[in-house]
Amino acid sequence: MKTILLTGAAGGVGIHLRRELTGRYALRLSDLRPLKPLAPGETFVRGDIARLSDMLHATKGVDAIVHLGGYSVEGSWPAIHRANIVGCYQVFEAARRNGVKRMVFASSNHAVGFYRRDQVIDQRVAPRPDSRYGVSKVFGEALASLYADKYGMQVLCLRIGNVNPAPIDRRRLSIWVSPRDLAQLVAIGIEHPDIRFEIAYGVSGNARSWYDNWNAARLGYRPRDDSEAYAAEVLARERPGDPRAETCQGGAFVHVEEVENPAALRRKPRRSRA
Ligand code: 15L
Repeated sequence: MKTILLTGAAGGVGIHLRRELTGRYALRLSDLRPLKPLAPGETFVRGDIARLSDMLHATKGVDAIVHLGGYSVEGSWPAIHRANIVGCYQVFEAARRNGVKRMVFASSNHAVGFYRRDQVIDQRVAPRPDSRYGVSKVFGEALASLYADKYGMQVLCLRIGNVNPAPIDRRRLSIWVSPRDLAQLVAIGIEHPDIRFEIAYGVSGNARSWYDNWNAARLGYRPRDDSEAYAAEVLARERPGDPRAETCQGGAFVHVEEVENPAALRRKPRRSRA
């Protein structure tokens, strides 16, 4: 069984992926925050992604890394810089030094959040980040490209939409990804023999999608879920928002300076309208 390192394992995405991937992989979980209880097959390594020594320890001997760690919403530049620029670099560099060849990088829909909602985009469009956070995800994708070309790493960058058991608002009807669909994409990133550097959208098979996710399909992705099943219920409770946010795919990220950090709201139901 392969051993997979999940960075940022205590975050919202980590919680879903642990549940979905357990039994298929031995999971080494890493986070700044302690993680308990652990399920069978899981081990925990405390680590700060911005410290190379911690990441050298965490990545040693694993078959692949799923890099989820970092600041997961718009924040101050020092916070984004430390976690998503320095931290992302240290994870790639530690992987290289330890000979880990496979990586799934958790990029985000916010790398392209300034595209309009009336456009359908694929993974080849030029980045249009909607925030400092979005810029940091574009940086991560660029780093993945460099490490693939220069060091032979095999990296799948997933521009993840919103991971939740169910979509929570109109925007998320277009970018929702169910935990099991995300796990399917992650497994493709770990297993697909021909990946060098790829970008795909981490979304379910939503009828209202803004993405032409043909690259994911080419790699074998067959989403099982579609947000349409929740649309009537979601739209019934929707209230008009800021017109700038409603025009762009990235929603409120196009105008807010800081979004409440989900890590600070741990374990509360996630109903942020960002
Ligand atoms: C993201 O990239 C964030 O990590 C997540 O917290 C959500 O805000 C999501 O995008 C979204 O766009 O809903």
